[in-house]
Amino acid sequence: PTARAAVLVARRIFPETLARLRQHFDVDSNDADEDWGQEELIRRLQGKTGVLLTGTQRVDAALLTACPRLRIAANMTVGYNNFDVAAMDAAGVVGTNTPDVLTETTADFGMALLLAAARRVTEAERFLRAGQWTRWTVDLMAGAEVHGTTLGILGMGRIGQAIARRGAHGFGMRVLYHNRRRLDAATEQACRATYVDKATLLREADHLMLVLPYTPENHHTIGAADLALMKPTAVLVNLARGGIVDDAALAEALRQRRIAAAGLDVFEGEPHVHPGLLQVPNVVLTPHIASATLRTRRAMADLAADNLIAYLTEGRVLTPVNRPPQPRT
Ligand code: 8YV
Repeated sequence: PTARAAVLVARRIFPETLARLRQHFDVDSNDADEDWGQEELIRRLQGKTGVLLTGTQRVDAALLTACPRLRIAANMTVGYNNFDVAAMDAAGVVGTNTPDVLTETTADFGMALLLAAARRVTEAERFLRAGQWTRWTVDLMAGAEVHGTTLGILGMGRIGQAIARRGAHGFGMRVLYHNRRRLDAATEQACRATYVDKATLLREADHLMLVLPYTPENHHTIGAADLALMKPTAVLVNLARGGIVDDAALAEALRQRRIAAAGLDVFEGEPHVHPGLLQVPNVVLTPHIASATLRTRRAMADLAADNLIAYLTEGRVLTPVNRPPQPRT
């Protein structure tokens, strides 16, 4: 019999998914869920042909050179800004991500953050828990309206479209979007969304959702000047990646109430959070959990595992992010 391929599972995942991988491969798994640095990741990858990893672990030129046997990196995430795709193409290494399986769950969480920030849910709970609720007053924790307002969506991929449908059909919102490419008419109609340029989106949105991939081009695509275009009553939600928003500028805009509130699931340099954001009351902060339901996380782990199995046993990929001209064998 031919030797079994060796793969690395670089994070603790579900026992059922691991067991399935073990049917096909010799598996080395980070069961202790240690925070390996790049050096340790490279050390663990020696002799491995595949790796299952998450967005905090980078596949870059240095790693690819140091791990000449690696053939596939399967991300357990939809965003793949942790991949240097050009270097992977050059090295002949396939990268895969986990689209579709997390779309609806992540869109749900976008609405959760929007509603929580607009209606001051976490601020109101802190108030109650602190024993400050002693009486009814007419404007106690009065927030911003969500239903019937204008929802702006920056980045109109799968998740953006799922949010647009929720906004339009569930909350009676008018939906505006901006994207690198305009959607076809049928898709626009299905999510009742209208294409506008970025400045119009910022100016007209009552609430703005960020659901675009993080690339070098859109680093700080929401900075002080962009926040200044937004309505003082607006809520900003970032579900995408830290780095898309200039967190220092956002903290300052929230402090000065140049926008009303924000809901943030992702941060520059997370798990570190900008101290200015921790100091203002009008922001809802969550620890990168938009895809975190057990069912969705299982589906993400399974899809990443299926990519490893399909590629290393049959040379097929299910959800590739690149097609290297000369794949490593
Ligand atoms: C992941 C995500 O939980 O899929 C993505 O792009 O951001 C999340 O679903 C996270 O990246 C895990 O690494």
